[in-house]
Amino acid sequence: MSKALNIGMIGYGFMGRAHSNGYNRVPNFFDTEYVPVLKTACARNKEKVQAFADTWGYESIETDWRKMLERDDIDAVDICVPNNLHKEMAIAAAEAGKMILCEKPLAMNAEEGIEMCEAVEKAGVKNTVWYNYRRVPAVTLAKNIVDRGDLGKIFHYRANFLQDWTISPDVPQGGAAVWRLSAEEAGSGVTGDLLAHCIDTAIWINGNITSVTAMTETFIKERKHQDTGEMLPVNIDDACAFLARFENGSLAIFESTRYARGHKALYTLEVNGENGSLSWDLHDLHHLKYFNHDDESIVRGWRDIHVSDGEHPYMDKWWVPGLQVGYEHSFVHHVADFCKSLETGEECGPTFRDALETQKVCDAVLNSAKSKSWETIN
Ligand code: SOE
Repeated sequence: MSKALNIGMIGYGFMGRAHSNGYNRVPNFFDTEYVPVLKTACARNKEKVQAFADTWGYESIETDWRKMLERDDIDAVDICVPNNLHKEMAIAAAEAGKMILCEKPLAMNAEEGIEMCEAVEKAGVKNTVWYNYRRVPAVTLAKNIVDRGDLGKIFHYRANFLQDWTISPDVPQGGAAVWRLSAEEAGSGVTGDLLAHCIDTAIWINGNITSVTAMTETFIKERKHQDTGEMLPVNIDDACAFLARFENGSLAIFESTRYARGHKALYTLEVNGENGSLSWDLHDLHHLKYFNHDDESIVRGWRDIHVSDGEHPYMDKWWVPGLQVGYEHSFVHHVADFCKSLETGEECGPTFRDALETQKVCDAVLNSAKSKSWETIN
């Protein structure tokens, strides 16, 4: 007998679509006791939220998220709104006893993140943050290979997340779709939006980061506000690069920018260990490159693993070996794992507490760029 997991979605943008697709696909492909039901979609604009609800199959709409939290037929709240609204909604949802699936980054900063962790832990409600790249099968496989100890001692971790969509000074800041360019709404620029993904994966694969030294730059100093037309200073980081040390003694280098002409969403990561190396690239997401020094020397070289076999993470649920999955499946996998965690009583990582660790690194990176010195993470 399946049990309903009634979802209340707040927001209807890019992530609202990605998550809704995840909820809808899970029952088709995953055998979970809890089955997501799209109960209600909530946003201020009635026409737009109705159109969103019709497209994705939500049973009803709300225009006031607080009213939605009062409803007994909502089990879990999905927060898909700009970052400056996460804290208030998450704390209220926890107080209302709802489970929470919050879009990344957890909060505007670690201070807010701590309050959010305390709220969900006090209320004892299940919580998770949508750092979706962990659940790309090739990335999960990389984590499994490292966890098995196959790479031996890890020396280096490096990650990039490169885009090019803000090079024109005509791109506005603030409001629908471009809130990511407004510090008031996003908290930071590429650090919270893109490097946060890289940091989450890095911590998951290689353990905690203990110190960082960073530089940031804002290439375009003023942009028009999308809604008011007013020319305003740009307060986000357009680009950021930082060095880091991990608790396990390894060193890292991270870089992100929205000014790398030609790169649309190039998230790459590489891990170098004593016995081997791993390398992954979002533009080619179903491949994992693996160098194993234990291979016989005459055939030793970089293997290109096509992560599509039934024995690869999540892949037994999809097609036949050789046929791959894509970006949207990382969200489907997250929903499936969340449903499974309700059955097993285990956490569905990253929890708010896990995501707070990423938030602390982001804060340290931004502080280091200002102080021009190394910052430690407690
Ligand atoms: C920004 O362009 C963005 O959409 C991020 O907000 C997402 O988290 C990232 O996965 C893709 O790029």
